[in-house]
Amino acid sequence: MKEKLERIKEEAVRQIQESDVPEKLNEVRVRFLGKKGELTAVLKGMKDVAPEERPKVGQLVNETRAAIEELLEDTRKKMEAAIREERLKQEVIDVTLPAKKNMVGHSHPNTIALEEVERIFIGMGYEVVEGPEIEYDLYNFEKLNIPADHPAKDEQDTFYINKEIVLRTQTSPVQARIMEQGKLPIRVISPGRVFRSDEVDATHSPSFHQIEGLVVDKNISFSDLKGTLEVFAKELFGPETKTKFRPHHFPFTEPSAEVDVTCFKCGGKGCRFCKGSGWIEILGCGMVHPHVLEMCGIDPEVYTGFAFGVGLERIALLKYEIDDMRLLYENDIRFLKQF
Ligand code: 2NM
Repeated sequence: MKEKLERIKEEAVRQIQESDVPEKLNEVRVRFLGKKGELTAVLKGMKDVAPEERPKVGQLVNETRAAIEELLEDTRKKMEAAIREERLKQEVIDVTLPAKKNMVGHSHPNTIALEEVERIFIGMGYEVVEGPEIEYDLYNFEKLNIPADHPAKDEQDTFYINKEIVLRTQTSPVQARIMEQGKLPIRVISPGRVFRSDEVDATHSPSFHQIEGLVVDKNISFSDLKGTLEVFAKELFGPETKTKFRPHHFPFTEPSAEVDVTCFKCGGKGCRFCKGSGWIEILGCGMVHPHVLEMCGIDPEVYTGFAFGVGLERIALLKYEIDDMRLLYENDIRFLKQF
Protein backbone atom coordinates (compact mmCIF):
# COMPACT_ATOMS: atom_id res chain seq x y z
CA MET A 1 0.00 0.00 0.00
CA LYS A 2 2.79 2.28 0.95
CA GLU A 3 4.51 1.65 -2.40
CA LYS A 4 1.26 2.26 -4.23
CA LEU A 5 0.90 5.62 -2.52
CA GLU A 6 4.53 6.42 -3.32
CA ARG A 7 3.87 5.64 -6.97
CA ILE A 8 0.75 7.78 -7.00
CA LYS A 9 2.68 10.66 -5.47
CA GLU A 10 5.56 10.30 -7.93
CA GLU A 11 3.17 10.18 -10.83
CA ALA A 12 1.29 13.25 -9.51
CA VAL A 13 4.55 15.17 -9.06
CA ARG A 14 5.62 14.27 -12.57
CA GLN A 15 2.31 15.37 -14.08
CA ILE A 16 2.32 18.61 -12.09
CA GLN A 17 5.81 19.43 -13.31
CA GLU A 18 4.74 18.74 -16.87
CA SER A 19 1.75 21.07 -16.63
CA ASP A 20 2.37 24.35 -18.41
CA VAL A 21 -1.04 26.04 -17.99
CA PRO A 22 -3.46 26.29 -15.03
CA GLU A 23 -6.05 24.22 -16.91
CA LYS A 24 -3.67 21.25 -17.03
CA LEU A 25 -2.93 21.62 -13.30
CA ASN A 26 -6.63 21.46 -12.68
CA GLU A 27 -6.88 18.26 -14.68
CA VAL A 28 -4.11 16.75 -12.52
CA ARG A 29 -5.98 17.82 -9.37
CA VAL A 30 -9.15 16.09 -10.59
CA ARG A 31 -7.24 13.02 -11.71
CA PHE A 32 -5.57 12.47 -8.31
CA LEU A 33 -7.64 14.26 -5.67
CA GLY A 34 -11.12 14.38 -7.28
CA LYS A 35 -14.12 12.25 -6.28
CA LYS A 36 -13.15 9.64 -8.83
CA GLY A 37 -9.43 10.34 -8.41
CA GLU A 38 -6.72 7.84 -7.64
CA LEU A 39 -6.26 8.81 -3.97
CA THR A 40 -9.97 8.64 -3.32
CA ALA A 41 -9.93 5.20 -4.88
CA VAL A 42 -7.27 4.18 -2.35
CA LEU A 43 -9.47 5.48 0.51
CA LYS A 44 -12.40 3.52 -0.90
CA GLY A 45 -10.21 0.41 -0.83
CA MET A 46 -9.61 0.74 2.95
CA LYS A 47 -12.19 -1.93 3.64
CA ASP A 48 -9.68 -4.48 2.29
CA VAL A 49 -6.97 -3.27 4.67
CA ALA A 50 -6.58 -5.04 7.99
CA PRO A 51 -8.29 -3.00 10.73
CA GLU A 52 -5.09 -2.49 12.76
CA GLU A 53 -3.34 -1.14 9.66
CA ARG A 54 -6.10 1.33 8.78
CA PRO A 55 -4.99 4.33 10.90
CA LYS A 56 -1.48 4.11 9.48
CA VAL A 57 -2.66 3.76 5.91
CA GLY A 58 -5.17 6.56 6.50
CA GLN A 59 -2.38 8.83 7.73
CA LEU A 60 -0.23 7.92 4.73
CA VAL A 61 -3.09 8.75 2.33
CA ASN A 62 -3.59 12.08 4.09
CA GLU A 63 0.10 12.92 3.90
CA THR A 64 0.21 12.01 0.24
CA ARG A 65 -2.88 14.14 -0.38
CA ALA A 66 -1.36 17.07 1.54
CA ALA A 67 1.91 16.79 -0.37
CA ILE A 68 0.16 16.73 -3.74
CA GLU A 69 -2.09 19.63 -2.72
CA GLU A 70 0.85 21.70 -1.58
CA LEU A 71 2.74 21.13 -4.79
CA LEU A 72 -0.36 21.92 -6.84
CA GLU A 73 -0.89 25.14 -4.92
CA ASP A 74 2.78 26.16 -5.20
CA THR A 75 2.88 25.46 -8.87
CA ARG A 76 -0.41 27.31 -9.46
CA LYS A 77 0.95 30.40 -7.69
CA LYS A 78 4.18 30.35 -9.66
CA MET A 79 2.31 29.85 -12.89
CA GLU A 80 -0.06 32.76 -12.20
CA ALA A 81 2.85 35.00 -11.24
CA ALA A 82 4.59 34.13 -14.51
CA ILE A 83 1.42 34.79 -16.52
CA ARG A 84 0.94 38.12 -14.77
CA GLU A 85 4.56 39.04 -15.36
CA GLU A 86 4.20 38.24 -19.05
CA ARG A 87 0.99 40.28 -19.32
CA LEU A 88 2.56 43.28 -17.62
CA LYS A 89 5.44 43.07 -20.04
CA GLN A 90 3.06 43.19 -22.98
CA GLU A 91 0.74 45.83 -21.54
CA VAL A 92 3.31 48.50 -20.92
CA ILE A 93 1.75 51.93 -20.52
CA ASP A 94 3.89 54.72 -21.85
CA VAL A 95 3.04 57.52 -19.45
CA THR A 96 5.09 59.94 -21.54
CA LEU A 97 2.75 59.65 -24.54
CA PRO A 98 0.80 62.88 -25.15
CA ALA A 99 -2.82 62.62 -24.00
CA LYS A 100 -5.58 62.30 -26.58
CA LYS A 101 -6.91 65.78 -27.17
CA ASN A 102 -10.62 66.39 -27.04
CA MET A 103 -11.31 68.59 -30.06
CA VAL A 104 -13.77 71.22 -28.93
CA GLY A 105 -15.48 73.30 -31.62
CA HIS A 106 -15.67 77.07 -31.66
CA SER A 107 -18.45 79.56 -32.30
CA HIS A 108 -18.46 80.82 -35.87
CA PRO A 109 -17.75 84.56 -36.29
CA ASN A 110 -21.26 84.88 -37.77
CA THR A 111 -22.72 83.33 -34.63
CA ILE A 112 -20.68 85.56 -32.34
CA ALA A 113 -21.76 88.64 -34.31
CA LEU A 114 -25.39 87.48 -34.42
CA GLU A 115 -25.50 86.92 -30.67
CA GLU A 116 -23.99 90.35 -30.12
CA VAL A 117 -26.61 92.04 -32.34
CA GLU A 118 -29.40 90.03 -30.68
CA ARG A 119 -28.14 91.03 -27.24
CA ILE A 120 -28.24 94.71 -28.18
CA PHE A 121 -31.80 94.62 -29.55
CA ILE A 122 -33.18 92.30 -26.86
CA GLY A 123 -31.82 94.92 -24.44
CA MET A 124 -34.02 97.49 -26.17
CA GLY A 125 -37.10 95.28 -25.82
CA TYR A 126 -37.11 93.56 -29.21
CA GLU A 127 -38.23 90.02 -29.84
CA VAL A 128 -36.30 87.66 -32.15
CA VAL A 129 -38.51 85.99 -34.77
CA GLU A 130 -37.67 83.58 -37.56
CA GLY A 131 -39.48 82.47 -40.69
CA PRO A 132 -39.22 80.17 -43.72
CA GLU A 133 -36.18 80.29 -46.03
CA ILE A 134 -38.40 79.09 -48.88
CA GLU A 135 -40.97 81.81 -49.32
CA TYR A 136 -43.87 82.86 -51.50
CA ASP A 137 -43.04 85.50 -54.09
CA LEU A 138 -46.06 87.26 -52.57
CA TYR A 139 -44.29 87.80 -49.20
CA ASN A 140 -40.77 88.16 -50.54
CA PHE A 141 -41.69 90.76 -53.18
CA GLU A 142 -45.37 91.76 -53.67
CA LYS A 143 -46.25 92.71 -50.09
CA LEU A 144 -42.97 94.59 -49.76
CA ASN A 145 -43.89 96.90 -52.59
CA ILE A 146 -41.79 95.10 -55.19
CA PRO A 147 -44.26 94.23 -57.97
CA ALA A 148 -43.37 91.89 -60.84
CA ASP A 149 -42.03 94.67 -63.10
CA HIS A 150 -40.06 96.50 -60.39
CA PRO A 151 -36.35 97.03 -61.21
CA ALA A 152 -35.41 96.08 -57.60
CA LYS A 153 -36.52 92.57 -58.43
CA ASP A 154 -33.78 92.43 -61.00
CA GLU A 155 -31.19 93.53 -58.43
CA GLN A 156 -32.29 90.70 -56.16
CA ASP A 157 -32.51 88.12 -58.90
CA THR A 158 -33.01 84.89 -57.06
CA PHE A 159 -33.56 81.16 -57.11
CA TYR A 160 -37.08 80.19 -58.14
CA ILE A 161 -38.65 76.94 -56.97
CA ASN A 162 -41.56 77.69 -59.28
CA LYS A 163 -43.43 80.82 -60.41
CA GLU A 164 -44.86 81.48 -56.95
CA ILE A 165 -42.14 80.18 -54.65
CA VAL A 166 -38.58 81.50 -54.21
CA LEU A 167 -35.61 81.18 -51.88
CA ARG A 168 -36.08 84.40 -49.90
CA THR A 169 -33.80 87.29 -50.90
CA GLN A 170 -34.24 89.11 -47.59
CA THR A 171 -35.75 88.38 -44.19
CA SER A 172 -38.40 91.12 -44.59
CA PRO A 173 -41.06 88.53 -45.60
CA VAL A 174 -40.87 87.36 -41.96
CA GLN A 175 -41.86 90.88 -40.98
CA ALA A 176 -44.65 91.04 -43.55
CA ARG A 177 -46.05 87.89 -41.89
CA ILE A 178 -45.71 89.45 -38.40
CA MET A 179 -47.54 92.60 -39.56
CA GLU A 180 -50.31 90.45 -41.07
CA GLN A 181 -50.88 88.77 -37.70
CA GLY A 182 -52.03 92.23 -36.59
CA LYS A 183 -50.67 92.16 -33.02
CA LEU A 184 -49.52 95.71 -32.37
CA PRO A 185 -47.24 97.30 -31.39
CA ILE A 186 -44.45 95.38 -33.15
CA ARG A 187 -40.80 95.41 -32.08
CA VAL A 188 -38.91 92.52 -33.69
CA ILE A 189 -35.64 91.55 -35.31
CA SER A 190 -35.55 88.66 -37.75
CA PRO A 191 -32.18 87.07 -38.43
CA GLY A 192 -31.70 84.36 -41.01
CA ARG A 193 -30.26 82.97 -44.20
CA VAL A 194 -31.10 84.67 -47.49
CA PHE A 195 -30.30 83.82 -51.11
CA ARG A 196 -29.39 85.78 -54.22
CA SER A 197 -27.96 84.58 -57.47
CA ASP A 198 -24.64 86.36 -56.93
CA GLU A 199 -21.22 85.20 -58.01
CA VAL A 200 -18.85 84.26 -55.20
CA ASP A 201 -16.10 86.80 -54.49
CA ALA A 202 -14.47 88.42 -51.44
CA THR A 203 -17.67 90.31 -50.57
CA HIS A 204 -20.47 88.26 -52.18
CA SER A 205 -22.03 84.85 -51.77
CA PRO A 206 -25.23 83.31 -53.19
CA SER A 207 -26.22 82.54 -49.61
CA PHE A 208 -25.60 84.89 -46.72
CA HIS A 209 -27.35 86.16 -43.58
CA GLN A 210 -29.36 89.22 -42.72
CA ILE A 211 -30.79 90.70 -39.60
CA GLU A 212 -33.76 92.94 -40.26
CA GLY A 213 -35.57 94.97 -37.66
CA LEU A 214 -39.11 96.31 -37.58
CA VAL A 215 -40.96 98.63 -35.22
CA VAL A 216 -44.62 99.53 -35.80
CA ASP A 217 -46.61 101.60 -33.32
CA LYS A 218 -48.52 104.88 -33.05
CA ASN A 219 -46.30 107.98 -33.43
CA ILE A 220 -43.13 106.21 -34.56
CA SER A 221 -40.96 108.78 -36.34
CA PHE A 222 -37.65 108.98 -38.18
CA SER A 223 -36.05 110.28 -34.96
CA ASP A 224 -36.96 106.97 -33.26
CA LEU A 225 -35.17 105.22 -36.11
CA LYS A 226 -32.11 107.47 -35.78
CA GLY A 227 -31.93 107.12 -32.00
CA THR A 228 -32.28 103.34 -32.18
CA LEU A 229 -29.58 102.88 -34.79
CA GLU A 230 -27.24 105.31 -33.03
CA VAL A 231 -27.50 103.24 -29.85
CA PHE A 232 -26.95 100.09 -31.91
CA ALA A 233 -23.82 101.49 -33.59
CA LYS A 234 -22.32 102.68 -30.28
CA GLU A 235 -23.00 99.29 -28.64
CA LEU A 236 -21.51 97.39 -31.55
CA PHE A 237 -18.48 99.53 -32.41
CA GLY A 238 -17.83 101.48 -29.19
CA PRO A 239 -19.23 104.61 -27.47
CA GLU A 240 -17.18 107.03 -29.61
CA THR A 241 -18.94 105.89 -32.79
CA LYS A 242 -20.85 108.50 -34.77
CA THR A 243 -23.52 107.73 -37.38
CA LYS A 244 -24.39 109.37 -40.68
CA PHE A 245 -27.71 108.87 -42.48
CA ARG A 246 -27.41 109.19 -46.28
CA PRO A 247 -30.60 109.40 -48.37
CA HIS A 248 -31.17 106.22 -50.33
CA HIS A 249 -33.97 104.29 -51.99
CA PHE A 250 -35.63 101.04 -50.94
CA PRO A 251 -38.99 100.02 -52.37
CA PHE A 252 -40.46 99.12 -48.97
CA THR A 253 -39.47 102.25 -47.07
CA GLU A 254 -40.04 105.99 -47.60
CA PRO A 255 -37.97 107.92 -46.78
CA SER A 256 -35.02 105.53 -46.86
CA ALA A 257 -31.39 105.88 -45.85
CA GLU A 258 -28.11 104.11 -45.71
CA VAL A 259 -26.19 104.41 -42.45
CA ASP A 260 -22.44 104.92 -42.16
CA VAL A 261 -20.49 104.75 -38.91
CA THR A 262 -17.19 106.45 -38.15
CA CYS A 263 -14.33 104.06 -38.80
CA PHE A 264 -13.54 102.25 -35.56
CA LYS A 265 -9.90 101.83 -36.61
CA CYS A 266 -9.00 105.48 -37.20
CA GLY A 267 -11.91 107.16 -35.41
CA GLY A 268 -12.93 108.96 -38.63
CA LYS A 269 -9.60 110.45 -39.69
CA GLY A 270 -9.34 108.16 -42.69
CA CYS A 271 -7.21 105.04 -42.99
CA ARG A 272 -6.69 101.97 -45.16
CA PHE A 273 -9.55 100.17 -43.42
CA CYS A 274 -12.16 102.81 -44.39
CA LYS A 275 -10.40 103.53 -47.69
CA GLY A 276 -9.49 107.02 -46.48
CA SER A 277 -13.08 108.24 -46.05
CA GLY A 278 -13.34 107.85 -42.26
CA TRP A 279 -16.76 106.23 -42.73
CA ILE A 280 -17.95 102.65 -43.09
CA GLU A 281 -21.38 101.70 -44.45
CA ILE A 282 -23.18 99.23 -42.20
CA LEU A 283 -26.90 99.07 -42.97
CA GLY A 284 -30.00 100.26 -44.81
CA CYS A 285 -33.17 101.57 -43.21
CA GLY A 286 -36.26 103.73 -43.55
CA MET A 287 -39.84 104.43 -42.54
CA VAL A 288 -42.08 101.53 -43.57
CA HIS A 289 -43.89 102.54 -46.76
CA PRO A 290 -47.62 103.24 -46.10
CA HIS A 291 -48.40 100.97 -49.01
CA VAL A 292 -46.53 98.09 -47.30
CA LEU A 293 -48.41 98.66 -44.02
CA GLU A 294 -51.67 98.67 -45.95
CA MET A 295 -50.87 95.45 -47.89
CA CYS A 296 -50.06 93.79 -44.56
CA GLY A 297 -53.37 94.86 -43.03
CA ILE A 298 -52.19 97.80 -40.91
CA ASP A 299 -53.90 101.21 -41.17
CA PRO A 300 -51.15 103.71 -42.17
CA GLU A 301 -53.36 106.59 -40.94
CA VAL A 302 -53.07 105.23 -37.38
CA TYR A 303 -49.71 103.45 -37.34
CA THR A 304 -46.23 104.24 -38.58
CA GLY A 305 -43.05 102.23 -38.37
CA PHE A 306 -39.41 101.96 -39.19
CA ALA A 307 -37.34 99.07 -40.50
CA PHE A 308 -33.70 98.31 -41.12
CA GLY A 309 -31.57 95.55 -42.56
CA VAL A 310 -27.99 94.56 -41.68
CA GLY A 311 -25.81 92.00 -43.42
CA LEU A 312 -24.51 89.64 -40.75
CA GLU A 313 -21.37 88.65 -42.68
CA ARG A 314 -20.61 92.32 -43.27
CA ILE A 315 -20.72 92.95 -39.50
CA ALA A 316 -18.56 89.87 -38.81
CA LEU A 317 -15.98 90.86 -41.47
CA LEU A 318 -15.78 94.41 -40.13
CA LYS A 319 -15.71 93.52 -36.44
CA TYR A 320 -13.08 90.82 -36.78
CA GLU A 321 -11.16 92.51 -39.61
CA ILE A 322 -11.54 89.59 -42.00
CA ASP A 323 -10.80 90.61 -45.58
CA ASP A 324 -12.47 87.80 -47.51
CA MET A 325 -16.02 86.54 -46.97
CA ARG A 326 -15.13 83.11 -48.37
CA LEU A 327 -13.10 82.41 -45.21
CA LEU A 328 -16.39 82.41 -43.30
CA TYR A 329 -17.68 79.44 -45.28
CA GLU A 330 -14.64 77.15 -45.18
CA ASN A 331 -15.20 75.97 -41.60
CA ASP A 332 -11.47 75.65 -41.02
CA ILE A 333 -11.08 75.33 -37.24
CA ARG A 334 -7.66 77.07 -37.40
CA PHE A 335 -9.43 80.12 -38.83
CA LEU A 336 -12.55 79.92 -36.65
CA LYS A 337 -10.83 79.58 -33.31
CA GLN A 338 -9.17 83.00 -33.62
CA PHE A 339 -12.32 84.92 -32.77
C1 2NM B 1 -33.53 97.01 -45.40
C2 2NM B 1 -33.52 98.37 -45.60
C3 2NM B 1 -34.69 99.10 -45.36
C4 2NM B 1 -37.02 96.41 -44.29
C5 2NM B 1 -38.31 96.75 -44.56
C6 2NM B 1 -39.09 95.81 -43.95
C7 2NM B 1 -40.56 95.71 -43.90
F1 2NM B 1 -40.93 94.44 -43.78
F2 2NM B 1 -41.02 96.38 -42.89
F3 2NM B 1 -41.06 96.21 -45.00
N1 2NM B 1 -38.27 94.95 -43.36
N2 2NM B 1 -36.99 95.32 -43.57
C8 2NM B 1 -35.82 97.09 -44.72
C9 2NM B 1 -35.82 98.45 -44.90
C10 2NM B 1 -34.66 96.38 -44.97
O1 2NM B 1 -32.45 96.19 -45.63
C11 2NM B 1 -31.29 96.75 -46.18
